[in-house]
Amino acid sequence: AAAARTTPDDEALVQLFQWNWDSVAAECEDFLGPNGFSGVQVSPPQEHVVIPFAEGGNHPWWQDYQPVSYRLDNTRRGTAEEFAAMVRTCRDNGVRVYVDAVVNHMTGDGDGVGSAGTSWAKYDHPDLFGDGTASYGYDDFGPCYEEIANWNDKEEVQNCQLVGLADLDTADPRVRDHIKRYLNGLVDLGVGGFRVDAAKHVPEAHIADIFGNLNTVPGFGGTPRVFYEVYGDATVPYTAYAPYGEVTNFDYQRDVAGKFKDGNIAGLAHMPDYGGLTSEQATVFIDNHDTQRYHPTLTYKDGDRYHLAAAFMLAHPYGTPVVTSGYDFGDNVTEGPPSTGYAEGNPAGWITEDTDCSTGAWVCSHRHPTVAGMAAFRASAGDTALVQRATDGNGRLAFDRGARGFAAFNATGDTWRLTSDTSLPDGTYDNAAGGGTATVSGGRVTVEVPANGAVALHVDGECEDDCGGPDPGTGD
Ligand code: QV4
Repeated sequence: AAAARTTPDDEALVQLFQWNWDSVAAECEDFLGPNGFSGVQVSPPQEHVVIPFAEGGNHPWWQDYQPVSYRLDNTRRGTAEEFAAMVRTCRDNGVRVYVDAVVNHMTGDGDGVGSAGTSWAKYDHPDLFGDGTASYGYDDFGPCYEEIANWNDKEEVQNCQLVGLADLDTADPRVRDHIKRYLNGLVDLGVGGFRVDAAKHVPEAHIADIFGNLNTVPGFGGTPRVFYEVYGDATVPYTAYAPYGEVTNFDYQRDVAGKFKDGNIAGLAHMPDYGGLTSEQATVFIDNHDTQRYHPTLTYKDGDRYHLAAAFMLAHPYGTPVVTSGYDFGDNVTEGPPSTGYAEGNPAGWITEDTDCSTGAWVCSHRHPTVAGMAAFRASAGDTALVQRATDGNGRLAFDRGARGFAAFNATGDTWRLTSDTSLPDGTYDNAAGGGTATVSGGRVTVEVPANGAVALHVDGECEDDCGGPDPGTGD
């Protein structure tokens, strides 16, 4: 069955961390659009520093988070033309591109030449748009020029330097205008919105002015959708940013990832408003590019349990879910993405290779059989309520989504043979969370939920003549 259409409110997103523009475009066309994933978060598209490794080897991924200018001309992921073509291709396939917007700061210590050839020093970014019309100098930074030391002092967190990165003085309207010009340039290309990097380090009033005054998104219409990156705490709570858009919910991330890791998921049907964020305000994820490196609770390295958690996140109504796909970094948290090597004459240095999901070098979690069909489940479920149907009180949980979906999650090492009531109409359904089919008859469904696996049935996955799994009668 075709994937149902989604509105931005029931979107399922994928973070294609470090994928190059051509590979993102291909994924929108080949997989994301056809499978109902309606948004893709891409890595920062602006010119970035190029950090040489004294010992050779790959350039670190975090180069991207040190902007040299707002030019899109040349990053390790491709050209401005390739970026624009990606946005168009994704839009034509019903997928919004969300850009990781680095607006809190520019570069760290030192000086050099950026990926598009622009010279820089920590407090000197001489040509922001490549046309000589705008620059940042010493006075455009601050008011604090020291690294954040006391994270319990909101003034410091918002005005001083995150890991020593030159902090833009967003109190200055001229600085905000440069940022808006960058963001509007992206919106005019069809970018659907932003993940705002380090948002909690930008005072709320400045966020309100910048993101409240952007252009309308061509094609999709409406104002850009914005997700603020906030690690909420007592000093800067998540809710401080909720008036301006959605907020990344690391409290959800820690709790849900931890419970799947521990096999203790039975209580997850009914969730609190994690961190004080309502479902509408929260962006949720099992991991992201930071947590998988710095605080790995549950990541691609954990295999089945991780995919099970991602499928659960997509089935549960709380928040806007983001599935994370990137590359295998082994034990090296600074390791850059798979690369074609050093490109002679190209200031971007090492150039990211095209993604290949079949080699193991890239991690394509959204394509895993447990996850791939779950955006369609979410779209089918729409805004229906969750009704708990079964649990073993520990590692197993099953629920309905209104009369539109039924899902069962088994975070144990043994098969779960379950017969349950369900509101799903009588019929035979493909399992959106893996293989096989299941039949609902007389308001009851019988399923075998694999160890560390799931069964997810939804109304748009009803199969009559085209059941994907083996025919239960003949075994063919
Ligand atoms: C080092 C020292 C500093 C010193 C500085 C001197 O640590 O003490 O002052 O040198 O220049 C890199 C290096 C880091 C270095 C810094 C500046 O790793 O050691 O500082 O550059 O040269 C990513 C990486 C960082 C990287 C940064 C910039 O994770 O390691 O720093 O990019 O290249 C908090 C925040 C939250 C943040 C999270 C990680 O509230 O906003 O920490 N998350 C986002 C992104 C994250 C990104 C940034 C913010 C910064 O998701 O990936 O950091 O843009 O929770």
